[in-house]
Amino acid sequence: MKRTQTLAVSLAERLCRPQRIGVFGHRGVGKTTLLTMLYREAVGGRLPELRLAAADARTADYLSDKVLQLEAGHPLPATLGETELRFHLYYRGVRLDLLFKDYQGEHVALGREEPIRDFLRDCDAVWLCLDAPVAEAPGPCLQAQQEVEQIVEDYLVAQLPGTPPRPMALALTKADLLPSDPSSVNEVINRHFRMTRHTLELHCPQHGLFAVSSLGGPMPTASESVKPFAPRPVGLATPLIWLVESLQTQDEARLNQLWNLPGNHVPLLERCVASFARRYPGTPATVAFQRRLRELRQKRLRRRTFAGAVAAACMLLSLWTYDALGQQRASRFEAANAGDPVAVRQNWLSYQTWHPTRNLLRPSAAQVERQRLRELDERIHAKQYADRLAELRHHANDPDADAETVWQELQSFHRDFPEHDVDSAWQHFRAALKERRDAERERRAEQAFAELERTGEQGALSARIEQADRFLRDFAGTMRESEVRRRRAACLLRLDERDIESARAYSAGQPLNFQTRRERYQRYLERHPDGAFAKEANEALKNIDADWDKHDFRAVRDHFQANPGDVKELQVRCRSYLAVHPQGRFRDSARDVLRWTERVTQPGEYRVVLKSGSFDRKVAYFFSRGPSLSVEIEVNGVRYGPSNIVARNYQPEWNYEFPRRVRWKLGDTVRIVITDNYYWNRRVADISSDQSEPVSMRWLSGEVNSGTNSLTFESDFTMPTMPKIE
Ligand SMILES: Nc1nc2c(ncn2[C@@H]2O[C@H](COP(=O)(O)OP(=O)(O)O)[C@@H](O)[C@H]2O)c(=O)[nH]1
Ligand SMILES: [Mg+2]
Repeated sequence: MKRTQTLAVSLAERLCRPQRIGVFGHRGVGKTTLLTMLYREAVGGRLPELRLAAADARTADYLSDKVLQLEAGHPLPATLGETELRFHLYYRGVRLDLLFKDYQGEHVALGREEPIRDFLRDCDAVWLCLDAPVAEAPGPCLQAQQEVEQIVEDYLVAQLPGTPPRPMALALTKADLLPSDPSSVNEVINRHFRMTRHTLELHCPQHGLFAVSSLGGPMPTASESVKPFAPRPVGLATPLIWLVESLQTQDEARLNQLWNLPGNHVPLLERCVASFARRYPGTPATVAFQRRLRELRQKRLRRRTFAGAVAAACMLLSLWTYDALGQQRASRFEAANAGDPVAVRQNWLSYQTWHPTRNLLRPSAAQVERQRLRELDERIHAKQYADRLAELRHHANDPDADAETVWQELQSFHRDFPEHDVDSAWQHFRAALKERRDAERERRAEQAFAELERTGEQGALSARIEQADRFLRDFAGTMRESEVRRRRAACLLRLDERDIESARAYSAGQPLNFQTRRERYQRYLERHPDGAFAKEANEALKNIDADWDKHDFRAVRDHFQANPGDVKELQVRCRSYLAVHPQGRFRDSARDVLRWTERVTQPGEYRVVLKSGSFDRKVAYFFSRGPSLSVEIEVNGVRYGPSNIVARNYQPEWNYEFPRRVRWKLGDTVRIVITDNYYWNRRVADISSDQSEPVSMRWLSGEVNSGTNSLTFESDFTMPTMPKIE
């Protein structure tokens, strides 16, 4: 089977690929010239009804080169290496793809194993080239024929079993060198190439014998080669026509062989017939093959349809059997378990799941199935009803049964079977059950109440409230309910009081622990959102916030008033105030102080005006009519002034603005020198700020005293104003 398959594939490959044509011949036999001239003549329309076209650019280039060389009278150089030449050959509607190889003639010499031998072995037809001159030389003639013999042997070995022998032709080249008598060809062959002829006749029914002259005469010799050469080929159509005919015969034989191979090769046949029809369109063989293929396809279709129908029938039959068996089993189960409708229903459902196709052929069966399930459901319901009723009655009659449980059972029975007939007997039954259950409940409530009382006053308030909650949940509607409710309310109130009391006590004891004070009141509110003291707690929270705010700002203010020069500490206090009270009442003031501390620590320039003075009588000379005073100031070692002189006045009004801005920063000293400008200048006062006044700029912004004398300045230096805190 495997061998047949390989053979089929190999035949199909040969039928579909381009046909390989071997041109066998030793060096100088005229292979290259023959291929070139075949192309030149057949493409140029000089061979009637034949056309040989180059199938790719490489082939076209290779051959056009050679043609030009020949026509220019240059002999062709010896071929080196191997060149693939691809052609399309057209002849009377036949179209063949051909692959030739031109190669170095030495490669086929006796005893050599070159790659071209593989090509020659594998090719579909071969021209065995022997040239006319060799006939005259017995030695080379024998050797040439031995080379032919070797290749024929190769074919015979490689030939697949049952395949037709490959077409082979003896091409006698350079026929122009033979005597012009037409019978001479036969004679030469008979005389000199008998060996080859015999081989072909014996092994190859498709053989040919022809003489060709590619050039029609010898090429001009080297000395004459200046002028163009006009070849006059003879007999070139014959090898091509032989090729067409013998390849067609071979293809037919191959296709027939493929057809006759055992096994199913329809796809291969389809491909090969298509290829055959492309090569030999419209030939009787093509028509016959196509008809055969159509018949084969129809046969296959019939076979497949039949097989499909049989398979479908088998499947239907097996399905039917499977479903019938399933139904039979389910029916048997129903008969055996008549008393257990639940199991029977379950079994029918499982049958339905496992036999999804059961009703395909019998639509009415689905109706029957639905009806059967409905009946089963009714039976199940009726059975459950009877069972539950019997159970309920049984429990009701049991004096030890828990009355509450039985009562709940009755309720759920009503819910599940609303269709139950509520006649007077049933009402009586129900009333008795309720009475028993109520009495039982009261008894239990009494017990729970007693338990509550036992816990009494000493239990933790929250635990007692929880206990009361439980009671109210379990025994709502019993006689003790209102009493328990009252007790619960009392407990709640006491708990409320206790919690607010604790918050109050903490606040009184730790007035400055604002955070914890808040937490205590907040905890109260969480526990008693609607507590009796919720209003008080909210009020307390507001007050604590206000107190806290004031307390923290007071720390800022007090320090500022006592030590305005201690900017480090002031900054710390302002920042901590702002962090704790971002929305505090004094946040703007705190920010003012902070900004002021930043401003005064950097040197600033201030406008200073000397306004007026008030001086003691003693300052002037006894005999003068009053002092004539001027003022000079010195800040951080830099002098400003002196001012103008107000003559003879104890209350001078200078209103003198120091022309230069006073440059000052925190810590700089201010010195004030007052001079009486009488006939000779006399220093009336010379005062300097010291450590105790780091904000010495204040001197130049208001009144400054020296003993009983005073000076008033004005400047654009300001101190932050502190709000009232109360
Ligand atoms: N007289 C004559 N000489 C030919 C003919 N064909 C080829 N030759 C000569 O034979 C020699 C070898 O030809 P070439 O095609 O190169 O042979 P290859 O080696 O088989 O390819 C060249 O000198 C050709 O001129 C022909 O038809 N008649
Ligand atoms: Mg050559």
